Amino acid sequence: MRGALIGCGFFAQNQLHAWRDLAQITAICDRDPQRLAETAARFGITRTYDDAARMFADGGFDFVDIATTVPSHRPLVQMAAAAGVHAICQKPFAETMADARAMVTAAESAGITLMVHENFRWQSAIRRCIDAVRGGAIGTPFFARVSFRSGYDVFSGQPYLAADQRFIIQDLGIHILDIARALMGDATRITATTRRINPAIRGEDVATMLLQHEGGATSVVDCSYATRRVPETFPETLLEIDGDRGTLRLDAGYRLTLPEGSSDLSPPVLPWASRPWHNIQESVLLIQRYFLDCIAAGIQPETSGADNLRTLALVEGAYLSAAEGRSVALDEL
Ligand code: NAD
Ligand code: 89V
Repeated sequence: MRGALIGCGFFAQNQLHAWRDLAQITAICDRDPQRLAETAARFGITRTYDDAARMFADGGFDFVDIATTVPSHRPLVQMAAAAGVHAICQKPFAETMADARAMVTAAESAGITLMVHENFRWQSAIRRCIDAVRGGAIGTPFFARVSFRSGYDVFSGQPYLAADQRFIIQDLGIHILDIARALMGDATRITATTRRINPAIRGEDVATMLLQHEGGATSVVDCSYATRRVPETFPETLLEIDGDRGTLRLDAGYRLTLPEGSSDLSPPVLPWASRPWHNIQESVLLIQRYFLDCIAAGIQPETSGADNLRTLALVEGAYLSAAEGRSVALDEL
């Protein structure tokens, strides 16, 4: 498969490293000339563009990897659909439910595969837990705690995170809510509280969310970037899931405990990866491989655009719940 990538920023460097093992990236695009030139040199890519429309017009690729921040996602997905090119788009998929629905409709009308780069459920330790729960290792789950608490400085690599009115739910909570969906099934209702502890940022850096799932299970999804824990666990998501036949725990240090015993799920450090990001970096390779596999097999990815509408609805529902101090049914959104 031949691909192109739009957005040569902080995180796209991981995506380009992973593509090296999976596909040929024939063209890249960024409206920032310095980032474009540096990335082209780093990965030996000669076709470069400062305008995505021109890149699509020139063509020569089967899929596009959209690695820009959220405001550009809708127009870029619509360009991909118009060009008949499969697309994998970074999270957050869209700024509004209306934008997300329009993107899904555009992809369906064009018959392209549209997948959201929702990689946390592809972290190898998390994936192992999802497979265990879906395989019945603890029976029928009735409660989950999905927890991400850290004091890691994410703002130095991603300065926009400090400037946006929305922070932890939209940027990080979206992953953790998606993991809750992958483990416990779709949610019908959410209740949330938010706080801003760090006075140097604009948005909320603490969120505590209660989800009711189809079938009656409950999840607590808690996220914080204001938690100074020792040892620091960034970027681990910790799990505690109770089923009617036992409990699964994923504790700090990637320690899995199931009814039959414990094991170490520490992820590998890929040759281009570095701690503590190696967990996320491995998931980038795994999700991108899965995207290509889905195209080859002609099947819809787990985190298709259509599927991601339900993760995005949890994000919107959490903000609405916190703003209005009430529980929100997702079919309101
Ligand atoms: P960034 O600001 O470092 O990079 C974005 C790049 O896109 C910039 O270089 C910018 O010039 C370029 N760009 C924006 N709009 C463009 C357009 N219309 N045409 C061409 N270029 C355009 O951002 P980042 O930190 O790399 O984040 C990018 C996306 O990845 C965000 O949506 C973020 O939430 C997501 N992200 C995901 C993960 C993950 O684990 N899945 C981790 C970090 C960031
Ligand atoms: O995954 C992300 O989207 C990142 C980070 C892990 C730093 O929150 O922004």
